[in-house]
Amino acid sequence: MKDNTANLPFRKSCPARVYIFSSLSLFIIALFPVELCAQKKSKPAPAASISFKKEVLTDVFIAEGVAVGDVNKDGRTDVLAGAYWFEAPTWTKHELAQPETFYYDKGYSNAFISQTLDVNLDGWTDFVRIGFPGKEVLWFENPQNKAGHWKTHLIDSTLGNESAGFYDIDGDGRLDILGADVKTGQMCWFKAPAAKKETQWKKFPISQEKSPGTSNFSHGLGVGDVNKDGRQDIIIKEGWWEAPTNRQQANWMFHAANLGEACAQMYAFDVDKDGDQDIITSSAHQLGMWWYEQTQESESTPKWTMHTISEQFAQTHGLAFADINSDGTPDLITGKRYFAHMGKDPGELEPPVIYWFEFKPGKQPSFTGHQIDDASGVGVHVIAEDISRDGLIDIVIANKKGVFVFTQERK
Ligand SMILES: [Ca+2]
Ligand SMILES: [Ca+2]
Ligand SMILES: [Ca+2]
Ligand SMILES: [Ca+2]
Repeated sequence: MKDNTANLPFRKSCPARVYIFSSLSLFIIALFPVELCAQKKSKPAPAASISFKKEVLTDVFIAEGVAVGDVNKDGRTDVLAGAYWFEAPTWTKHELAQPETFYYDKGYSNAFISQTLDVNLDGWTDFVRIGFPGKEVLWFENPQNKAGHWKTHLIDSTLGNESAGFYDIDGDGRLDILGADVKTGQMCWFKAPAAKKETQWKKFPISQEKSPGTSNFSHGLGVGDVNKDGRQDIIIKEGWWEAPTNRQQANWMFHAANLGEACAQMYAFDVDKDGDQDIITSSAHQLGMWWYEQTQESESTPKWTMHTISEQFAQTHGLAFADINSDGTPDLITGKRYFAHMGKDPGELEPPVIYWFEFKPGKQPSFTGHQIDDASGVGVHVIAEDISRDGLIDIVIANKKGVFVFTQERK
C-alpha cells in the first residue's frame, strides 16, 4: 500500500516552506542554516500534553482567508491577510494594498483563500489572493523590503467554487490554483509562471462544460489520489476527476459519486484502512463533519457510504488535514465560520470555536475533538503549518472575528 501522507495536498510536516520555495531552497538554507537545523524532530504526543498559545493579530474583519510566509527575509514566518501583512514576531501591521472597510453582519471581504508563492521567481515570496467567489484572483508582488503598496497583477477576472485553492496539480513541486471558470462551467487549474520574469499563469480546463462544482457559490473541492495511481485527482461533492498522465490535457475522466452536502475542503485518505481511499469533508453552512467510505457495489461501481465524524458545531467552512500530534497520521482542524451567512445559518450565535480532531484510522476509526479556542473560529480555510519553526504544526486563521495565530505548545 502506498503512503497516503505523500498524497496530501498540503504537506503535513514542518518543511512545507522549503518545499513551496523549492527553487530557492539552497538560498534559504544558506541564509538561515541555524533556523532550519534547530527544528526539532517532533515525537508522537498525547492530546493532554498539547495546547495552543493564542495571539490576536487584529480583531478587525479584514479577510476570510490568510497566508503565511517570510515576507521580509528575516527568517521568521509572517502572516498575510487581506490588505495587510503582519510582521513576526510582534505582528506589526503593514499595508500591502489599499484597505477597505468590511462589516461582519452585512457582507463579506474581498480576500478569501490565500497563499504565498514566489510567483516571479525573484527570491521574494509574493501573495496570491482569491477574492469573493466568482470575482478576481490577484497576486501581489513583494516589493523586496521597499515601502509602499505591492504591485498588483491579475491572474483571472473570475474564479468560482468557494473552496477554490492552491494545490500542486501537475506534481512539479510548485503550487497551482484550482477553481472553476463560471462562464463555461469548467473546472480549471492555473499553472504558476515557471521562469523568471514570466508573469502569466496558464489556464487548463480539465472538465467538460457545465460540470458540477463550477458555479460561483459551489461548495466542496479538494485534491487527493482517489484511485491510488500516484496522481492527484480532483474531488467535488458530485464525484471526482481522474488525473491523466498529462495533467495539461482536457476532459479528465469524471467518476460520479454522491459525496454529500455542501462542504468545505475535501481530502482523500484510507480512513478504515481497508486499502481503498475514502473521502473526508465538513459542512460549509450546516451541521456535520463526515467521511465517505468507499466500498464496491459491483466490480466496476464504487459505493460511498456516509459516516458522521462530529456534530459538535455548525458552519465548518474551512477544514485542514495536518498532523497536530506528530503520530504520523494527519488530524482534522476546523471550527465555526462566524457569521458565515450574516446570522442566518444554524448555530450562528453559538461560540465561534476552533477544534482539532485527533484521528486514528482503522476498522473503527476515531476522531476525538479537542477545543483550541472559543472566540475565533475559522474562515474559508485553515492554515495548519509549522510557523514557529519548532517542528510542531501551528494554526492560523482569518475571519470576521479578525486574524489569529495559535502556536502549538507541548508540556
Ligand atoms: Ca519575516
Ligand atoms: Ca489518481
Ligand atoms: Ca478505505
Ligand atoms: Ca496525528
